[in-house]
Amino acid sequence: MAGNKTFTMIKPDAVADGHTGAIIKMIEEAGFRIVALKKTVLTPERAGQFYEVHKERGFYNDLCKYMSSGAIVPMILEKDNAVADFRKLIGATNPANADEGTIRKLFAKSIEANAIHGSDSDENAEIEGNFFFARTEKF
Ligand code: YYY
Ligand code: MG
Repeated sequence: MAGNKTFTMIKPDAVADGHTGAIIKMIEEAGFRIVALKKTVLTPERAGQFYEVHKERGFYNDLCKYMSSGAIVPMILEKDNAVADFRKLIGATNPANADEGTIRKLFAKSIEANAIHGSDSDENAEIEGNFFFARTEKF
């Protein structure tokens, strides 16, 4: 059965460009409830830990540098079928391939600076949410 939670973070470019509010509005209007939310920053080491599964990929070092280049806004979100529905809302990894009306189509600058993260499984949603939030920060 599909779970009802996912994890997201608004990435440095989208935060720096002042798109946080517009993106959160799209998320809430799509029916997701915000369970946890904060504004924070990753060190390159913590960004590396978050994206550890990609450590053999050519883009890994640049990705860690980018993800620690400014503030991010991580969130835990709740909705039926959260993981799949949220991946649909954000669109393809490369904004050139993202559908019209998706968050990445609207706000991503490149495949790297692609505005927003979305967990790819229920298991990773749990792990990624716990990476940023203590039990007392989830309501
Ligand atoms: O899950 P998603 O974020 O859509 O893509 P992943 O394949 O998990 O890659 C994670 C992250 O890495 C992506 O959001 C941007 C970056 N990236 C990149 O910079 N260059 C690539 N060729 C592929 C991914
Ligand atoms: Mg991914």
